[in-house]
Amino acid sequence: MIEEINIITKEVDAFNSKSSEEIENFRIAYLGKKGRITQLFTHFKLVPSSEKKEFGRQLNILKSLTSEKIVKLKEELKEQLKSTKSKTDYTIPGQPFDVGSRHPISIIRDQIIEIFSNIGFNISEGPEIEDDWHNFTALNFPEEHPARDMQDTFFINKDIALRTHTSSVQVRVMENNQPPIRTISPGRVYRNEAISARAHCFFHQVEGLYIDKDVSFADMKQTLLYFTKAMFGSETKIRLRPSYFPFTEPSAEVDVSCTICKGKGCNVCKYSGWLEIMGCGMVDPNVLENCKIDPNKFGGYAFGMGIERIAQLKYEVNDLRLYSENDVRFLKQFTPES
Ligand code: 2U9
Repeated sequence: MIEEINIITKEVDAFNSKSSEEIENFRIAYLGKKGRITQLFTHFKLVPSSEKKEFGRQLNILKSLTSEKIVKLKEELKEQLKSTKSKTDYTIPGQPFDVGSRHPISIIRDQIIEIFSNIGFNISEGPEIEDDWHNFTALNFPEEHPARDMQDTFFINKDIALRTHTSSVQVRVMENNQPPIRTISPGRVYRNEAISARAHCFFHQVEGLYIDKDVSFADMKQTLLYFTKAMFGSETKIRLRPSYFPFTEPSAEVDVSCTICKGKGCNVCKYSGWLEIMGCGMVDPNVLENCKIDPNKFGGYAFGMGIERIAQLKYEVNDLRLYSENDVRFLKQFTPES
């Protein structure tokens, strides 16, 4: 009997399976109801009483050794499964991921830049936090002008505000450069407005400035016609209506023939056939003087447009808030023309 215990001990020691099925078969073969170790327990009564104590001791050792072996093998198997699971399987097909799209304001801004770059305008940029001089005084805004009011402008202190237009950038260009100047200034501007579908506390502009000798109103008109045809199509017409800005004299509002009905009249253009897209004018001599440019030698024109307005006409977006909500269902609809 002791001999049988020794044989089984060697077999248990030698057993080394990595499959749960084999481990279970091993358990049944040795510790199951009819297992070999269980059988030895039933034969216990046949052992002579002088050997009973030693036989019992060795049989108990064998039983615990076998149970421990089964637990150990099961744990090793679990660990092995875990580590094979965490290994990267390079044969699995890749997960598709969403690619972002360009923002409509960026697309239109770059189109405007491209059109004016083609006719010799460079790009100037400047600070969004501006002093009173560059944002108002140099641009001929009178002391009591309503734009200087807290209700219309975000002031940081008495002298510093968030710029209300990018014309302030062009004041800096004129202060630092003598003509000829041909520049456009794209950028974000801020106005103290309640947010609605038609107004926002920030928006984007491109302002343009052309200063040289003998620049005429006709030069400006032709440049703006060139721009509108490039932007809205070669059939586009423009008309200029008299207007007023502190920094230009004379000043005008520019309308384009309706991009939807081509001038015939529809609900987008309120049956007028025209849509307002920008303002323009001949730079006021006071502005030139403020920026150290001699108005007796040089003159020029300026214009300004809201990028959201151009995007609204190109894409028929009717709510300004959509541009800053970052809703991908809105944003993914825009892809640049190639
Ligand atoms: C300098 C001098 C003059 C830029 C101009 C406009 C007319 C204009 C508006 C259009 C819609 C602003 O975005 S908007 O609200 N702009 O109507 N801007 S002339 O005149 C300048 C610029 C720089 C030194």
